[in-house]
Formats: sequence, structure tokens, C-alpha cells
Amino acid sequence: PFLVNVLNHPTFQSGQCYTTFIEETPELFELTKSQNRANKIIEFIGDRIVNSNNGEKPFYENRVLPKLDKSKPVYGARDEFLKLGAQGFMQKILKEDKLYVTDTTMRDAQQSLMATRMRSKDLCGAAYATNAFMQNAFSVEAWGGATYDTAYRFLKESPWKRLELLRERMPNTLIQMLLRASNAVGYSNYPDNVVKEFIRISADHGIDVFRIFDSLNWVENMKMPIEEALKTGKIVEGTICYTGDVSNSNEKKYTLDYYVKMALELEKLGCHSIAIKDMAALLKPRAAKELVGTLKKELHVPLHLHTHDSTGNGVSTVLMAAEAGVDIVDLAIESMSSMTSQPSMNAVAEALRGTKRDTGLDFEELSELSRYYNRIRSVYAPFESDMKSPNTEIYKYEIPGGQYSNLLAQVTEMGSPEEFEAIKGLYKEANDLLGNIVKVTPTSKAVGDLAIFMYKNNLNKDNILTAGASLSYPDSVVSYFQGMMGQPYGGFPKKLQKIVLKDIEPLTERPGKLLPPEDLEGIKKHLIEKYHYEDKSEEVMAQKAISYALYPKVYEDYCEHFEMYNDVTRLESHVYFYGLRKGEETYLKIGEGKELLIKYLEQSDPDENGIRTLSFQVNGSIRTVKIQDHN
Ligand code: 3PY
Ligand code: ZN
Repeated sequence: PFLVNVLNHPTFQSGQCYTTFIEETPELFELTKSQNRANKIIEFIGDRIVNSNNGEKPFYENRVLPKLDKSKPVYGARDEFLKLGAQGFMQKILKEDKLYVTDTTMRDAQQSLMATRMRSKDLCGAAYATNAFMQNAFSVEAWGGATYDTAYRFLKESPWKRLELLRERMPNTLIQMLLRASNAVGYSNYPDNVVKEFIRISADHGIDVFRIFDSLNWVENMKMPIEEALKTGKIVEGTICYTGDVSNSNEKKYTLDYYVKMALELEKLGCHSIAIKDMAALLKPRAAKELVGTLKKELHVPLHLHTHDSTGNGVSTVLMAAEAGVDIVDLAIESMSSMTSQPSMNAVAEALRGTKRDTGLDFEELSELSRYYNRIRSVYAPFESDMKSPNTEIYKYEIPGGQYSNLLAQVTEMGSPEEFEAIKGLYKEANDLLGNIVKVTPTSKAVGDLAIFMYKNNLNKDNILTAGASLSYPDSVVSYFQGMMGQPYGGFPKKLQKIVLKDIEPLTERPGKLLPPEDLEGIKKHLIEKYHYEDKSEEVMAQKAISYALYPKVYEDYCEHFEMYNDVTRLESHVYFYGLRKGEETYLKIGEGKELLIKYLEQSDPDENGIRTLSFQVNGSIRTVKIQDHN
């Protein structure tokens, strides 16, 4: 292609060519670069055509962006925060009657409904409107939790770039993230220097609110991340994970006193607000009223409620909490709400309209956002669980929403879906055997893994100490008993701990404190030597090094994908996931002023090595690519 560029260049064609022409005409290299990029993108689309959906791509409508009057000025929570500071802004909220809302659509809703597959392109499609329509809200939860590793792993995009794009498009909105305390956005403790650096860069790049929780409610695990987040000047929300049932008089472990004590400890650490995180939707409406009412009497900072709608009681729980004086609630835009997601924002806004606790959110604006997400949701249908109705069984088994469908998938994969009832019973037994613990990433995985292990080995709570004595247990269960996830409230059940650990000594201290620091400078050197990064600035290399420190394999796979196909994030999502149908066109910007109109024409049968030749029309010229058929 380089030679073709030379031959086509006007200077060359005009006959005024001289020997230094190539050196003095750098745009030739630019042209070559963009032709390479075009080739890479076509190879990527070709691979999707051949290897996803067996070449049978359904019809998808293109997105229709929410309508928005961009001339209207926007003054949002972030403007108040920048004016008053974290403490000042949160104390102002405490005095208001308005029920503040956090829009979780961009993080927990899509994580819980569609396995965290929503791409930055679709999030950005909603971002300008979200910034304008959420100006009466508290925040937009858009980052952290599972979104970090899934961005690299499944979407081949950088979570840092996502944060930057959302930051640009939502300048008046507080962007909130979910941080798993010393587990950061991963599944086990990281060395302290990794967690500290991660918090520092996240704050620098656009996070305004850090919601920090620990999967065992072990405050010791939360202290260092809370202190680090406080140093950034951003809003820090200490979180208590909710389990059990405070409205049940038989609840002896996770009582109102337990939650009050933890909330006060977090307040004392300097948190600007306290969140109740009801990840499995166990907080019944009446329990919400009791818990919120009690905490409100004790706390001097705003109280924020996070729940899910898996049992069908979500809206009622939120309304009862509102009556009891909760300051902020998490809700998702209607078309992305309910079931394993958050309760509907549109429903709660209407229920409270005209009352003292009116959310200030506009009916038409919420409907407009709902229509937008409704249209794009169909692209993600293959990633959704087949849960068709709410499920109150969750009260009995305490299985978090996201894990319920995962567990069902695991059981189906084992070839025994009819055994799901038995597995759910074992999940409850496993929870008791581990000490009746808080179940949320990553401890929920240890409970699920133990349940499946018990099923496979014919174990139950009565025979595990004998029949299970000489077995080797799943990694997550060993890691739990070893103290790698922290210390559970009430301690480890000693007999089973001994059986699982055999000769391993359990920790009693915070694991992150004992882990040797990660050599972040060494990682930067390794990455620069291995990959052809265009931007090697200090800022960008710090992001890359932290991503590698958190997820070395996932991050390197992403880098290799980038070397092979370059940037795939600007493709429409239906093209990204499923390629093109015969005759379908897609329009793609690959750089400033560089646009491609790509039309897929046809493919050959596979040759003896399983390779197909696909032809495309790209800006009018025919191009062919060879693609390995993996079907
Ligand atoms: C996460 O850690 O990703 C969660 O959403 C836990 O509920
Ligand atoms: Zn959640």
C-alpha cells in the first residue's frame, strides 16, 4: 500500500518528483497507517462474521440517541461538590427533603442484567443526556465492580478510556465507582501499593465518589482504601453489606446492633456517607424501614441505600426506606431495571412526585433515556439470563442475583440442571459451614464453589467433617479459610478450617499488608518493550501498569488484540459482536477526517485448512480478507 500511496500522490503524479519526496511527505506514512487500520478492522469484522452466530446475524436497528436540547445550561451535583467540597456537599444533602438518586444503569444494572457487556459506545450514547437529565440526582454509578476487567476481557476496550469519555460527556455529574476495598476491582487482596496507586489514578481520571465495601464486612480490610480515597479529596462512601433479615426475630447474628456498630466505625474513619449494600435483594420493605430508621438516628452523615429487585420487592423497599428518611437511593432507568437489576427509577420518581421526597427527576426525560436503553438492549440479549420473573426463593437461599444465573449455568454445564434444587439447598448448607458469612464478590464465589464441590462428592453438613476429611477443596474455599479474603464476623469454623487447610497456616492479619509491593516501574518497562504503544506518556503508562498489576493475563490479551486489530471500540455494538449481514453497510470513523464505509459482500467456502475468503467494499474499492473458520 505504501507504493500505491506514492504513485497516487498528487506531487508524484504532477511529475515534479524528486529524490527526497518520500522523506518530505510524511502524510504518506499517515495514509499507510490508516490503510493498515482499515485492513485490521475488516479482518476483525470478518472474524466476527465467520465465527459468531455461525454467520447468521439477526437484524438490529441502529441506535437512536436520546433527544436533548444542548443549549439549556446544566448545573449538577458535581458543580455543587466542586463549590462546597466533599464534606460540605454531603452535609448539605443531609439537610434536604429531596430524595437523591444514584443512576446505576451504566454499572450495576448492566452488570446484573447482561453480564457487564455494555460497551463504552452505548454508554457514551446516553452520557450527554444523562448529564442533563440527572442534574437533580446525586450521582451516576458508571465504573468499578466487574466493569474493569470485563472491558478488557470481553469488549477489548480500556476502562480508563471509558472513564475519560464519560468524564468529558458528563462534566456536571458525579461519577461513582464501586471499589472492593483491598481487592480493588479484582477477586482477592492486592499489595497495598497497587490499591493505593489504583485509587490515586482513578481519582485523577474522573472518579468523584468512591463506594468502598468489603466482602466480609471486615473494617480492617477497608481502612487503608478509605484513608487513601479520603486523601484524594473526593467523596468517600463507607459501605455495609446487608445479609440475613433484621425484621426476623430469629436473626441473632446480623442484627440492627451489628449494622449500627459497623456504620459508626465507618463514620469514625471519616467517610462522608454510609451505604447499605443489599447485593442479594434480601432487605425486605419492613426491614428497610427499621434499619434505615435506626441508622438515621445514629449517623451524622447521609445514608445511601443500594438494593436489587430480584425478589420483586425492590420498589417497596426503596419507598419504605424513603419514608424512614434515607438520603440517597440507587435506581436504574426503567428499561434497564428490575429483576436482578436495581428497582425502576421511573417508578420511584412517579411514586414520590409531588411529595416532600420528590426526586426532582423529570418524567419525559426519564422516559427518553428509557427508550434509548430499550433499543440498545436487544443487542445484548445473548448475555442476559433467562430469568422471566422475580424470585422470592432468594430470601431462603441468600444467593446474590448475579450468582443465581451463574450457578444455574454451572449446574447445567455439569449436565444435571434438574439438580439445581439440590444445589441451592447445598448453597445454604455451605454458607453455614463457612460460618454464615456475608456473600458478595469474592466470598459468594467460595460459597457457590463449596456447594458444587459438596454435590460432586456426596457431602452434606453432617458428613463433611468425616467423608470430606481427606479431600482437597476448591481454591476459593482454601483461600477463604486461609484468610486471604479477610476475617469473617464470628470467626472461622475451626474444624472445617483444619480439614480444608491441612498444613497451611491461616492468616489473622490483613493479607494485603503482608504481600510484597508490586514493581510498577518494572511492569512499565516490560510493557514498553513488548508492545508498540503510541502514547507512552507517564500518565498513560501508569494506567497500563496498574491494569497489568491487577490482571496480567487479561491485560496482555487485550494488548495483543490491539496489536492485531487496533481500536475496535468505534464499531456499532451489533457489528462488534456479530459482524455484518450480506449486503449490510457500516460507517466507521478511524481517526480525524478518516472515515470508512464498509459493505460486506460475500464469502467463499472454507479451503482445506478451514480458511474462508471474504470480500468487502471499502469506500468503493473491493478488498478481500482470509479468515480462519473456527466453527
Ligand atoms: C461487585 O463487586 O461487582 C458487585 O457488584 C458486588 O455486589
Ligand atoms: Zn449491586
